[in-house]
Amino acid sequence: MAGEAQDDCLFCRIVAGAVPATIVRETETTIAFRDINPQAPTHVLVIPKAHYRDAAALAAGAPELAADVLRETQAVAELDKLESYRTVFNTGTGAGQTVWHAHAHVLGGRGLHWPPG
Ligand code: IU
Repeated sequence: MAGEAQDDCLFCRIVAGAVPATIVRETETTIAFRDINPQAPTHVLVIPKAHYRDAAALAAGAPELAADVLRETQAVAELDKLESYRTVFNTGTGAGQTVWHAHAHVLGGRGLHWPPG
């Protein structure tokens, strides 16, 4: 069911503390941790603690939680003192999504080109 922790979901396991991660912020509803394969000096993932398979499911099923995630991307930027940064939600295989638990990438600390690849 939407929102319920999934045993086979890596990010649910990070939320549960079963898989280690470098957590930089935590709220009642979200956590933010450094990506294990950073693509920029700052590369943090912000996730809802509840399980939604992607950003579309999150926005449709729990819009207030989607707002929490977005608010936390700004908090991460402030934490790492980023003046400019990019917030990315890859949604679907064709867009590069590889982990099926909604997450926002916060990228910054270097110049970012547009359009992205
Ligand atoms: P994507 O948008 O689903 O492709 O992003 C998944 C991200 O999760 C990707 O940047 C991975 O490097 C990152 N990640 C991680 O931080 N820790 C992990 O154990 C695994 C993936 I697997």
